[in-house]
Amino acid sequence: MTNRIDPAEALKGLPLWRVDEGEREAIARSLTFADFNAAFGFMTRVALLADKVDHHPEWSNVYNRVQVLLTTHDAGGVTHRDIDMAGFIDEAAAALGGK
Ligand code: H2B
Repeated sequence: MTNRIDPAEALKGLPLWRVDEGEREAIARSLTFADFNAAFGFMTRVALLADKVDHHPEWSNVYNRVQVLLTTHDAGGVTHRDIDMAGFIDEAAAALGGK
């Protein structure tokens, strides 16, 4: 079992993320891209890594916007797996012009 990390603590190196307001411990980021093509390209990059490392984001997409929530279901909270995924998401977003 992976150890949980306090969500506020987890955000110290992730300035673009926030603690999610929902009932579960989670971190979240909202992203905007130039258009659907860029947003879906971003999601594709993240999806491929997520499946490889068996750690999947909860997310939704409306045209050029993507909302991402990260939490580790097995641990019932935020773990280093979410922090690693958030770092990759930030890199993929930057590469595709997401803000
Ligand atoms: N994704 C996330 N975010 N949290 C998990 O605990 C998780 C996952 N567990 N993807 C994986 C899949 C697990 O269900 C499979 C069986 O390994």
